[in-house]
Amino acid sequence: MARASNLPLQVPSIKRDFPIFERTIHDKPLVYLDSAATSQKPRAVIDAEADFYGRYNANVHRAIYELGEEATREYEGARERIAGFVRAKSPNEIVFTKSTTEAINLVAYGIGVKGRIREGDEIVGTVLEHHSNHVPWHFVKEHRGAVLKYVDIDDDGRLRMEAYDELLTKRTKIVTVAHASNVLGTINDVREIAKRAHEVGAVCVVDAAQSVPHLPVDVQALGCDYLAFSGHKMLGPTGIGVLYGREDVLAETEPLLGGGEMIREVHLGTSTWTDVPFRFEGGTPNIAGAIGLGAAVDYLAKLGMDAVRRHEIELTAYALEALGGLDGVRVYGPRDAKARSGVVSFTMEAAHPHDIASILDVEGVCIRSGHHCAQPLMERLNVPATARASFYVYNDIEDTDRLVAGLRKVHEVFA
Ligand code: 7TS
Repeated sequence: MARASNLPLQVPSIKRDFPIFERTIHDKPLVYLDSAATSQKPRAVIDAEADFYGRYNANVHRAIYELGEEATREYEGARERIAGFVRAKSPNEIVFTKSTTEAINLVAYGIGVKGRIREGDEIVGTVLEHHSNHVPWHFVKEHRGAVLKYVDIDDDGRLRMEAYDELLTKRTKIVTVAHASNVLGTINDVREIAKRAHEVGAVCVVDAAQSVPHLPVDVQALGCDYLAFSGHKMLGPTGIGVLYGREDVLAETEPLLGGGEMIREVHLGTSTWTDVPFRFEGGTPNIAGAIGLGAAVDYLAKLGMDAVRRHEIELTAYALEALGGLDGVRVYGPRDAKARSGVVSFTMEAAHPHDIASILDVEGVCIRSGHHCAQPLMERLNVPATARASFYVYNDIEDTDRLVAGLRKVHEVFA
């Protein structure tokens, strides 16, 4: 069993980098177990944003004065570091968006609604997706008459790969999948999913909102065509996200936002667009957010994503065992911590997930409860909601012990 002393990351010193851990919740030290919703921010990220506004605030890609050049240099520098972080071939494959949600909508619009999808073409998703990777495809169905199909899960919460094979046809044009489930934690075999998608001539779109923050991601090794993630779940600011797209597929993708900075020429009634990735970044971008995300990536790279991953496996294994030992608690998702990210969803016989979360809050422990924007998965699991604890680099064994102590209180109140 893991102990604080042999965790891969030095949590006490990491915690000192996050100002929020200086505060208390209901007079108790803060135990933050909701990083799957949004992560906390280290001082380096907060300072990077403040530094932009305080020292070199100017718009990017247009000013020829020093201030504007500095802002552009930092903004593009962040793009380069993010490209390196996910092993993209070139920074041109990194599009800044406001979130994973916007990134997936960009793809659904750019290759679906406005792209080459015809009536009867098929899009394969899965039952474990977040709403952000469901609803944009509903738009494609409504606008283009696409047929949506979904890969089911087994009792362990893993995708049924044989069912996936059966869904693929020569009409499959898009396969879309979460790299890691925000409810079950399941890490899906994206490399194999992408390979089989390509065999029938489909593109593979990956929702990596829950993987890029938590494990080493190499877009070239995964072999996917598009991959979306959010800054705020990986120690970065809110309002900044990323769409990775292979350069050739981005060149075939229609832009979502028309406006300034994305054009080559505009005439009355017509326009042509500039190169990728800038054609997808119409309007003044979230400059401070991109720079803040660059600082977050530096912070994570310094910890080492292999160490981050090993840390979360230790914490998850410990939590699975501790929660599994509690009376009336049911844990969802793969039993093997190595098959999942640091997300542990559970229900208690005696109490509704919202009651669990409220009692834990009084104990200073933040967890999420509800459907986690995954209603189709809730329907599949046949539960209205779950409670969910999710771990990150600033969590340790003691946090899980505080969670378990809180759950014992819930049991006392409701049993
Ligand atoms: N995809 C997955 C797998 C997610 O977990 C989330 C957010 C999103 C997409 C959307 O990200 P956004 O940054 O565009 O909002 N997931 C959660 C969650 O689990 N609890 O709150 C937000």
